[in-house]
Amino acid sequence: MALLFITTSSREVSGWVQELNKLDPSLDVRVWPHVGNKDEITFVAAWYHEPGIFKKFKNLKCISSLGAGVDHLLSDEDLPSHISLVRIVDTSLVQSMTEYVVWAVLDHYRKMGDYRNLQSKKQWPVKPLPLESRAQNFCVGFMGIGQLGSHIAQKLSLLGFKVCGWSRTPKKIAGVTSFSGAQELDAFLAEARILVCLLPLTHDTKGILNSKLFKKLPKGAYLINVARGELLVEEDVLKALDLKLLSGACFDVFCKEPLPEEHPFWAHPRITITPHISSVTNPKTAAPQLLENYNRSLQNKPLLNLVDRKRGY
Ligand code: OXD
Repeated sequence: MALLFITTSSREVSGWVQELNKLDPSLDVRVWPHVGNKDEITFVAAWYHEPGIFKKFKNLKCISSLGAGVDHLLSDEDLPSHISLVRIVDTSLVQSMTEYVVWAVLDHYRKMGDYRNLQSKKQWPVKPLPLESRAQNFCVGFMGIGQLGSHIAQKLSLLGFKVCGWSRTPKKIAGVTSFSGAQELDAFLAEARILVCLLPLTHDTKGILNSKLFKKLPKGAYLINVARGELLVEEDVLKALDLKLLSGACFDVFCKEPLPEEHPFWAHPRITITPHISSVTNPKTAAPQLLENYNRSLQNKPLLNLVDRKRGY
């Protein structure tokens, strides 16, 4: 029995291996491509693997994403159907995503981009730049209010913002007005002066952030996408910015990562970009969960944070 790490992107595995070894020095941990005997692999921890690879392991029982998202696993058409999928749900992921989204919301709401521009020109404004409205009338709307979204929405409500959330099914969250289902999407969008996207990437959500949706937001709304790049139709954002349907945007995720050098987002004056760093799983806090699921899978016990393959998250 062994646990194998398979990653083909920038996600570093040495920290995970170190933490797992500390927790259980007897654990047989391997890192792709140093697999050894393939039949000994019962558990894989993966991040953007090579599609089809899991078929090689005939005793594989469980695959864990190394992050909150599982779209990189579910998009593999050769993913064996009998294998359980789990994901990471971790307080430090929630904390860092909260820090990022609160920063992005406040940066826009308090017009910090405009002040940075003034600073670059050594200009002291005659008076403070006017805010769009007071926070209690300024709605921050969350598309996706699961573990991450509900926590951040509550924090923004505590900061005094009007907050609403849209999800598949209605949610009861203190300080957050809940909208749900396709029938309430337009009413939700009409409120959102800042739209924060935290949706999982599924067949239903791919390309959901598009021209049609931008037209339903209050004119000049601001867009924050911290979920997945493919939720967004990138050329539609550029059009919406030109038409002033959107006043600006902040993106941490992109259809293609790393973002190609020639991509128009790099130099757009009203787009802030960061390189998929809003919330990166911390092996220190998440390794115990990985180990727990490894042991549970060996003992055929119920797994933590099991993914519903049909739902897609
Ligand atoms: C995740 C991510 O899914 O970092 O956790 O994107």
